[in-house]
Amino acid sequence: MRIVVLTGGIGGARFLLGVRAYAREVGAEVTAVVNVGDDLLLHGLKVCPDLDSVMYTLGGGADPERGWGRVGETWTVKSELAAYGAEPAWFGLGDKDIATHLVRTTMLNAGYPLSQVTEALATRWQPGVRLLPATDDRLETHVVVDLDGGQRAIHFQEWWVRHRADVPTHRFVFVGAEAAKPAPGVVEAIGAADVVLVAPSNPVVSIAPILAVPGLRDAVADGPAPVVGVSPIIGGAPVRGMADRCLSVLGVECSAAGVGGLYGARSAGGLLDGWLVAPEDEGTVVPEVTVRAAPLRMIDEAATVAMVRAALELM
Ligand code: GDP
Ligand code: FO1
Ligand code: CA
Repeated sequence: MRIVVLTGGIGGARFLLGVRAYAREVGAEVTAVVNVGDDLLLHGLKVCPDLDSVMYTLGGGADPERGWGRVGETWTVKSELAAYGAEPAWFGLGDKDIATHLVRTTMLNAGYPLSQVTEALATRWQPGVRLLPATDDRLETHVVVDLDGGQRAIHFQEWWVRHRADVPTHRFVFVGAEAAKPAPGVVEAIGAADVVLVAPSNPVVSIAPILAVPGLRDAVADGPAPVVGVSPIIGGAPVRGMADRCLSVLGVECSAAGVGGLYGARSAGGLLDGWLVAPEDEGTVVPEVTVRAAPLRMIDEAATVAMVRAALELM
């Protein structure tokens, strides 16, 4: 069995722990197609938060409380940069994490595409699933906001980390998406999949940038595999993060029904065949999509495996 998972960072990474455990039980192969819209260049280093959240989480090196970055992290470089007054001071790179960005940036500068760099980094972490960036090309999520008396586009990280999404927001733009191509292996993996799972990731800034890569949405929507999504919204609220803010920018209700409707039915030009919601959201209706309820809190691996089983039973 071949399973493809579309995923962002923390929520997707935790979901993948369950997918990997399930896959080990049944002898399935897992490919994760990971968002790169959060990526940024900082102090000359290429930082890929979602790829790193997935890699560190599956490799056992993630900080469980923060969800991003390394466990047991130290911050010497961050304070040395602050002593120089180096900007941006609002985004902090940990010392251990910086080693990842140094290796990545060196390889990128030597001409390797991000997909090959990711594979090289993963030889250390042994995530047990194939990690593919959605694209090797530059694709950055920018956010159009009112700031300093004018309308401007800022990087997603500036919107989220610097402004905590607390600034009048008009829309999200996936800069570079039109010219981006799916990374090698992405379309092939989707075409060969027995199921495509949409992780309980942020639909607006994790899943949408993946689908914005030309050819990628069509590969999923027109592909042979059933597509089942898992709701990141439980009882009208995200479990963590900024999905509520993102959905309100789009004018979409923050609910399992709202996100299911945003993805839409594959039979009606959307993405989904099945939509898994939490018991709190039992009775959710998404036109032409099979909706089931199951516990969706990823409190441990066993609970997450049960979620994965419930999603696969929807096929
Ligand atoms: P990010 O890129 O680090 O923001 O992570 P993702 O986009 O992959 O995931 C963020 C989403 O994960 C948020 O919208 C959360 O609501 C969702 N999430 C986090 N923990 C859980 C959980 O235990 N269950 C469900 N269903 N969703 C969760
Ligand atoms: N989030 C923060 O709130 N503050 C930070 O200083 C910060 C640094 C950081 C460094 C590397 C990395 O991979 C992630 C980092 N994050 C930080 C998390 C990140 O901003 C977001 O949560 C994600 O991009 C959303 O998926
Ligand atoms: Ca993300």
